[in-house]
Amino acid sequence: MANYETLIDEMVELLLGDDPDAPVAWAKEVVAGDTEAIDFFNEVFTPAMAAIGDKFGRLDIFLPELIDSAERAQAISNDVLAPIFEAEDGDTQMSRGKIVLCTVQGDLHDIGKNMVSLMLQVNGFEVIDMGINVPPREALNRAKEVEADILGLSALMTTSQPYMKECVELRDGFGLKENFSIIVGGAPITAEYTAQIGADAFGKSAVEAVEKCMLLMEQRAS
Ligand code: B12
Repeated sequence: MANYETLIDEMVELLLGDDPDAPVAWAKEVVAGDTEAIDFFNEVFTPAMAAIGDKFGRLDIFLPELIDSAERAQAISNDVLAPIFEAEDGDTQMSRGKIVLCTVQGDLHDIGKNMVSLMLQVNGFEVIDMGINVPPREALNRAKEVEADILGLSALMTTSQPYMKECVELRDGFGLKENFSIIVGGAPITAEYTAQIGADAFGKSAVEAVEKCMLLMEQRAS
């Protein structure tokens, strides 16, 4: 049984350490051992990034270190985890549904959103990823234009959260509630906030994003 606390500490140390290549080499070793890639992502990678965020919030580290550590984390995600997830699933024969996904206006965080995109794709969803800093109207127009089943919104900052609310208000105001569901996620998002803004679902991780999107598809079919 892997000791996640130790692994989290090791990852934080390597993300902030002198050797930029060490985190990828270390992560490869960890997932080659007795830690499943998905457990590594949920129990080590994500908490380690939260710990980096806390250090930044406490001014223990500054923006250049935050940027470096984000690049190293993205490399773990792209070079170590993504190939494993792609090889494990990849049922591309059928489409479970069409999802337009983006990080909302004012927000440039996309490490989590990209993992959500990957997980949805390897689980058979068609994902149209609009990237970062997407204004509400653009997200809604795209969802309408491609006849999406679901619009997925990611926000990592309290200052960008209100754009999620605006998306829901605009969708409902334009009479598009029947056209597509809205699922929200990102570190500061909670089930309470989701209910408060009238979004249809919330996922606290990429795995939960897939589960909730499947549920939404079932609800839409009934
Ligand atoms: C990495 C990082 C960065 C990187 C981002 C790189 C990138 N390409 O994404 C960089 C260095 C660029 C950055 C910049 C900034 N950051 Co920053 N950053 C972070 C950090 C440390 C980690 C985020 C992360 O990648 N987590 C790992 C992923 C895997 O987790 P996740 O994103 O939560 O995603 C998972 C779930 O939430 C969920 N999910 C995510 N999206 C979605 C969507 C849907 C639909 C669903 C269902 C689920 C879902 O599934 C994901 C996978 O399991 C956070 C700390 C934190 N606690 O999150 C701060 C943090 C978000 N940043 C913060 C700040 C302040 C900034 C800056 C303003 C700093 C500055 N002075 O410039 C800028 C803002 C730039 C902008 N306009 O967006 C603050 C925000 C505070 C606040 N009150 O809002 C935080 C909380 C740090 C802190 N404690 O101060 N940041």
